[in-house]
Amino acid sequence: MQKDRMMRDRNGSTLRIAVQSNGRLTSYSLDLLRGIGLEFEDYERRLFVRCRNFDVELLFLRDDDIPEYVSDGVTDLGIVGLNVVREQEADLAEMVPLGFGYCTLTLAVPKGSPVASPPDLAGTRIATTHPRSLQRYLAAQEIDADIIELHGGAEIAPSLDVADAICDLVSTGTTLRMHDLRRIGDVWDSQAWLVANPDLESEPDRAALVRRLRARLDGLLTARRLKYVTLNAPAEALPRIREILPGMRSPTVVPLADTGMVAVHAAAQEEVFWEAMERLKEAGATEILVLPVEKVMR
Ligand code: PRT
Ligand code: ZN
Repeated sequence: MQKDRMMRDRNGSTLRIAVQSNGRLTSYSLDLLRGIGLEFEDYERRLFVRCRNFDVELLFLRDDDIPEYVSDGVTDLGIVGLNVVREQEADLAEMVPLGFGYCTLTLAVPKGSPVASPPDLAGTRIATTHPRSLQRYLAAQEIDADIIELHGGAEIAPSLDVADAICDLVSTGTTLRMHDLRRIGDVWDSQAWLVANPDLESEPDRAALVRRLRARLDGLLTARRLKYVTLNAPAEALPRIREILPGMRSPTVVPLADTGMVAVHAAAQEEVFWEAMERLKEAGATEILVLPVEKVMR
């Protein structure tokens, strides 16, 4: 069996990271791994890829296999949707939400259905790709309905009269609209997570490398939220500017040649929206620049 062979072929110190081989999470996952400094070749059609600059190998799998391979220790880390982890009730150390692959497990019914909210689902047939998650939800809400398990295409089940409602992942909502389905409630939200084998600490070399990569990952994810803001303003506008950008920590304030004017430089721990920039301008700021931050270490 392939999985057993992969387990036997494990080299003691090499850290393995599982990534979806070909799907929605693949390019985001690889960008993220490159973003924390891993260097590797094009991965296409290969199961394993070794990193050039770290004792790390990437393992490309179907997303459904990732939780099991991580919990069994075939791979130490994996990048997978929280929905898959929840559905499989896998035994994993859940580590870091990664900020991509967002979706919601949603309940929907045909537009003309009398069902208005989840309690009305009692006595109906619900087609789903996530039967265990749906079952837990229905039990918690004390709704008695029939679950019809499908491996895809739940959205067409009502029109085939296979089901009265569906419970499926939704991101943009286009699929629901295309099939004349109406959202009546959400089960939970999901995004991609970095997950780990719970016994990782028993391998000190790999655990040390994971701590190092974790610190880089935290830095990358923090940097994505951080913005570097520079602006010029009258010195007396400074308190007002700090009110508008509360996430700005101890800004550098430099007097300008023009009397009473200062230049302000600071990292803002928040998204700086157009509205905030307009308010800064009203407060007297000019030459407002908002720059992305690439990396951070504290
Ligand atoms: O081959 P493999 O098994 O690896 O891939 P897969 O086909 O099972 O998964 P894939 O690549 O479609 O999705 C991988 C992961 O992306 C999922 O496990 C989720 O964590 C995440 N994700 C994010 C989504 C969606 N958004 C999503 N919209 N997964 C599926 N969908 C489907 C949904 O099931 C529905 O059919 O897209 C349709 C709805 O999309 P909208 O945009 O029309 O609302
Ligand atoms: Zn899958």
